[in-house]
Amino acid sequence: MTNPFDLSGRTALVTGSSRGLGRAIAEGLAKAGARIVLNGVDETRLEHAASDMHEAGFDVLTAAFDVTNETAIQASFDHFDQAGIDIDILINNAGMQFRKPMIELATTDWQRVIDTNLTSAFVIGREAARRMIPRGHGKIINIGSLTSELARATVAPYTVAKGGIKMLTKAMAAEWGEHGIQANAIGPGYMITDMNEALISNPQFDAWVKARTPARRWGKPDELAGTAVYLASSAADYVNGQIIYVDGGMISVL
Ligand code: GCO
Repeated sequence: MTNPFDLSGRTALVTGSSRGLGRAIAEGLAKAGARIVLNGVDETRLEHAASDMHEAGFDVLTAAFDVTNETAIQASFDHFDQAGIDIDILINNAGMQFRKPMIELATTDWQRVIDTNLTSAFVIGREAARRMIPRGHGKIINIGSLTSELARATVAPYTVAKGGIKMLTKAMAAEWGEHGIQANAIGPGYMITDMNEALISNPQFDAWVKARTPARRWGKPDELAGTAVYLASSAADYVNGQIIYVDGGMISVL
């Protein structure tokens, strides 16, 4: 019997994958058999991640580009075309956080967060879809957040971007579903990552997360991997436009 979760023969580009959630997702997809294209801006960190994964026996390439630089994105996709690298699976994971009360927030900081977390997923998604459409298949997985549904004080632009990710996912499903592309999203809960270090080390915030989450703990990055593998696989060929929360149950309770 063939395994519906098998990703062998597929190539997955994971943005922002030299560390954190992206790295964990990349490793999960690699374990399921996919060839991985790791991406990041810091070339040293990127090469480090690639050599670690290589040593673990995985098939890994790198593409260093800034997800807010459209010219660099296009150059990378041109390179993929020339090298015969077909991106079958795109994980729009790259993101940033910037915490400040809205009343003090500069427009440039607002824009930077929107560009990094939302516009990047559109631009990279469009470049990927332009190539997936003629092939008649493709998987796009956007990384949302609990803030795709719920606001939290001090993270307004992030909340707006992640709410946008939910609707961008549906827009992609609406336009590209007929071409054999499935676009879905994962909404992580509070995860142990560098991005959340300031929250994890704040005793009040830590207590709030544990009290508020039915699992009574923070999530570990590799706990996203199974959902990413599922959505990237043929098991999810009729799943389109969904956002799956991997949050220890947080979004379902008051
Ligand atoms: C924050 C965090 C967020 C959360 C996320 C959970 O400041 O609220 O950095 O990124 O981890 O919203 O889904």
